[in-house]
Formats: sequence, C-alpha cells, structure tokens
Amino acid sequence: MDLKDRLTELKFKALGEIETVEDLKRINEIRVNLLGKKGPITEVLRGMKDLSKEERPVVGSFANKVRDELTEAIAKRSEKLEIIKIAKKLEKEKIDVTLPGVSVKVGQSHIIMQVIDQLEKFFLGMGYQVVDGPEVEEDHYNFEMMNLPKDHPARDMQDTFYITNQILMRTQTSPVQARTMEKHDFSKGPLKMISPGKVYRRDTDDATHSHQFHQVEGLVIDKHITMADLKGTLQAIARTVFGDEREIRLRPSYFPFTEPSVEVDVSCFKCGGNGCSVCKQTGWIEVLGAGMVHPNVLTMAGIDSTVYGGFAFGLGPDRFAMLKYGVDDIREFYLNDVRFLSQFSQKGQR
Ligand code: FA5
Repeated sequence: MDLKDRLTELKFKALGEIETVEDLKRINEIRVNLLGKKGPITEVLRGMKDLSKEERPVVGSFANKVRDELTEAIAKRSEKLEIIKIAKKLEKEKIDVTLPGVSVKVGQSHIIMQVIDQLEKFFLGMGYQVVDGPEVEEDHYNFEMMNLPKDHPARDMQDTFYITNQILMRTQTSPVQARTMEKHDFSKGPLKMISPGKVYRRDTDDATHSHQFHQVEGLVIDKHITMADLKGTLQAIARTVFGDEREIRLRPSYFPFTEPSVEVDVSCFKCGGNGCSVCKQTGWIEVLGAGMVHPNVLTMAGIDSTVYGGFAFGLGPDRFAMLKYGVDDIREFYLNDVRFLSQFSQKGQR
C-alpha cells in the first residue's frame, strides 16, 4: 500500500471515530493521538524519505490536506460537544421561578441592647461620652471611691461576688465613673458621661431580680450644676424611653455616693397616671436612683468639691425593658428563647 492509500485509510478511520465520539475528554485524546508527534500521520510522513523527488511534494501536500481535514473535523465535533454540555448543564440548573420562596430569618439586637442603644443615642446627642470599663473590678473603684469604705453598712445594699478580698464582679457601673473622674482634665470642659454595661450581684433570681443584669449610669460634673439640671435630664430620659407625655417625680432616698439622693418615679405610661395594674394603682412607677454627687466622691477622685459639683443617676435597662414592653419576668430576657426575643422588633422602637 502506498503512502497516499495509507493516509486515505487513516483519514476515513479517524473521521468515523471523530463523528461518533461522545465526550470532550475523549476527543482531546483523539486529537493528541492522531496529530501529535508520535501519531500515525507523522509516522506515515517519515516514510517519505524513501520516495522519489517528484512524488515527495505530491504526497506531502496530500498529507497536509488530510491533517487539515482531520483538524477541522475534530474542531467541529469539539464545538458540538461543548454546546451539548452547556445545554445539559442549563437543563439541570433550570430555576422554577414559580416555586414559593424560602424566607430568610433576620436577627436583631437583644431587647435589652435595644434599650441601651436608645439611651446611648439619646445621651450622645446631648454631648455625653459613652465609657466602658472592666466587669472584674477592684473593690477600691466599685466601693471605696464611691464613698463606701470597708464595713460600711450600705455595702449590704449590693450583695457582692468577691473573687479575692480586693477583686470582685462589679455590682454597679459607677466604678467606670470613678476611673473617668480620676483622669478627667477640667480645663478642657465639663465631664458628661454614661457607663452602660453588665453588673453582678448575689441576688436570688426571681421575677424582678437577676444575679446578672445591666445598668446605665450617668454622671455630669461642672461648676454650677444644680438639682434642676438633674431633674431636667431625668425628665428627658423618661420621655425618650416611655413617651412624650411622661412626668417624673422625685422622692428622697439614700445612696452613699450622692447627697441629696432621690428615687425617681415616672407617671404610668399604661394608664397615664389614673391607676392600673402596671403601676399598682398608684399612677407612678419607680424607675431609677439619682442624686447630687457627694463631695467625698469628688475629693477622692482629686476634684475640688468647693469649685465643682455634679449629678449622677443609675438605671436598670432590664427593668426599663420590662416596663416598656409589659414583660412580667426578668428571667425571660436571659432564657434566649428566640420566640420570645423576636417579638421585639426594632422597627417598633420609638
Ligand atoms: C445603684 O446601683 C446605684 N449605683 C445607682 C445610682 C447611681 C444612684 C448614681 C444614684 C446615683 P441600685 O442598687 O438601686 O442603685 O440599682 C440601680 C438599678 O439597677 C435599679 O433601679 C434597678 O433597675 C436595677 N437593679 C438592681 N438590682 C437588680 C437586679 N438584681 N436585677 C435587675 N435589676 C436590678
């Protein structure tokens, strides 16, 4: 068989194979086998050295034609197989837009965080700074700097988790205020701050007490601060959280770090002050403690109490949230039952 016949036979055999091949990987193999350096066409062309001068160009050009035809056939088949592959993929990935959608559950801040965020926003708007501090605290800052020396009977008001004699879980966020007062440079302006955060007490958990809860305490120190400034601020807090019609009243109380001290009631947001089950028929609800900063507290922080004075207040966002949303058990906040927590949509916030 001469070389042309061998090439013709090779061509038809290869074309048959190319036509029937079904996958892209296989057609690539065929291309490499047929047209590669070790392939049959190259093999046949090697025999050309034995041909006469006249025959060589004729067989050479015939071989090139065969190679071109096979290359084109392989390219066409590859293209077709590629189209079939894409069509199959599209068929598999077809989306039925008529199927009902899957609703994605979106999280939200915890209800207590929502109350804290609302208070932070309010105070930032009034030019206060929001200050964080350690939850594991020194007795010195939690009590002594707050005018509560060791063995002071008022320490009993805040039953404490001690870690060592000197280290404890903070029972209030006041120590953050002591730390800030110590550092404050009054030549740069007054001190206006709130300290939100978690606090801990050895209280037995019940409907209104938790051994871990939250506080937002506030402090303003400047020259000429009066009780009227305190009352105006408390009024604004009550209206921000409980509604624009709320009134407040101050009752005398006792805290070691303020003098005078007051307990603050807000007019009942449920009945408007007429008396209902929320306010136990009194028309008022007790919401926080406050007072004018005790001179001892200022002195211990290195502030001249004959020049500077101020007010402080402390509230419990847990209790605020209970009142605002009618939750009758504080423990609900800490059970982390999504069905309970998801009721308090941030959209509904004032
Ligand atoms: C204080 O902790 C004072 N440091 C607040 C203060 C600051 C008064 C500055 C004056 C000037 P009291 O122990 O009352 O005060 O706690 C403040 C608030 O924390 C309470 O009004 C109450 O809302 C909340 N609270 C107290 N104990 C618990 C508890 N076990 N569980 C949940 N909330 C509590």
